[in-house]
Amino acid sequence: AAAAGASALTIAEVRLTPVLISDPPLLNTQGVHQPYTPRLIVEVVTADGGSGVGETYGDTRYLDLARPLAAALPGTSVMDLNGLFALAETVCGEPDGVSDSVDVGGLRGVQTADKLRLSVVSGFEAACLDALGKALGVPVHTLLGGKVRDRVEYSAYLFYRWAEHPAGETPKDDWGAALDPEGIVAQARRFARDFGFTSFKLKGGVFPPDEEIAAVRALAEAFPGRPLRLDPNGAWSVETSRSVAAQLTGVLEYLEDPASGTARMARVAADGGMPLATNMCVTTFAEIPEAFRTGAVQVVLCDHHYWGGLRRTRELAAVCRTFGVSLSMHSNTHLGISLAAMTQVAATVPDLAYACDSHYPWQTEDVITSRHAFQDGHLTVSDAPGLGVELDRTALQSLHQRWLDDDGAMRDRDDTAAMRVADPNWATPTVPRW
Ligand code: GKR
Ligand code: MG
Repeated sequence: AAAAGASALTIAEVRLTPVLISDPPLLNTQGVHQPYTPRLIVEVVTADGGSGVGETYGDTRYLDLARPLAAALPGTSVMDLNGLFALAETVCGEPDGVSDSVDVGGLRGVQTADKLRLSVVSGFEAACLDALGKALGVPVHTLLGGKVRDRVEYSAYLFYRWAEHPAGETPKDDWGAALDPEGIVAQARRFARDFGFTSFKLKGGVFPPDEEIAAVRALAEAFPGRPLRLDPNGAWSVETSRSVAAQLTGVLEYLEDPASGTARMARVAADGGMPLATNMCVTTFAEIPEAFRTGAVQVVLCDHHYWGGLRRTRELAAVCRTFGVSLSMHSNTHLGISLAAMTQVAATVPDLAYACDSHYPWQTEDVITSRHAFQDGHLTVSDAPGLGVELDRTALQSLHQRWLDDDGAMRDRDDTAAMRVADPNWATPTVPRW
């Protein structure tokens, strides 16, 4: 392929395919997951007929930014990744209803125009790297400098959940409900049995903190010595966070986003003892100086989409290393392309101190021909060209058809709206909730 010359790697076409993927009724502090959640699949096709795939968030705001970028990209090269980011700044425009004002209420942290654009470009960057890797016959990790590990460890991602979506909507699964410590331990045992996970993250912020502390203690008893985390997505006050941190010091390896915003996190961290992790108050480079200066976080959980892709994830890793802050990765509802991208970059980050977390086991649908399989809680790093995944066009078309058939209700993830189906009086809780 190298002999074919650089012009062969010129982008001839970009295809955007929004999809709706099934999601179980997982509970979080804002509500419950909808039966279907949007993702966007990006395909770049090169002049020589090669191609690459990427995946990112698929809500309308992201699609609105992705479309002009897809239209502007033909004629550029999959090798010009700096050019891709510069082009995005020029053509994407401003997302609807988003300003650079700080809104720390959402589960994805601040929603600035820059961050939304970077989340979109991350899907395009992955597609370009995939195409380039395939053309050169090398894995994406080679394009990032080479892997430093052969396997990436993931943690089980435990959720309080209902057995079924409210109103009995599809999809259905056989996990049953988990609404108390026994239910959470049973869920963890199934994760351990089926995927070999030895590290466990519990999504909290759903029940009063004492109940969630009891669930963590039950996990500690069921899995002695195993790493545990609790993540209430910023639902607690500083006082509550301090109290939970004091009670669970030595039981949790870290507490994730106990309180909302850097200032509150810094006040909790000041007590010492319990490391704090975040994927909410540090989600952009602009948020780093204050957070690191005030000692608000000891672990940054990178979502490579927010941070603008795989190369910027490595830049983040370097900044964290410089300041003695650990780096790991968190995830959101996603498919196998995003997991492949996450695993490729995780393989190249030297000091990955904690297991990454992934929603993937909760997803039963995919757009790739061969799903990723966790073994002993790890994914083997693929050495196949590109991201090492192949698009399943039949599956892609059917998940896209679901998106086309949707009346718009699910095209934007809204956990509060989903909760209202069960409880018409539900409103997004004010922060702090406890
Ligand atoms: O899917 O309910 C969820 C999670 O709360 C997700 O939205 C978060 O982005 O998993 C994420 C987290 O670690 O905060
Ligand atoms: Mg989190």
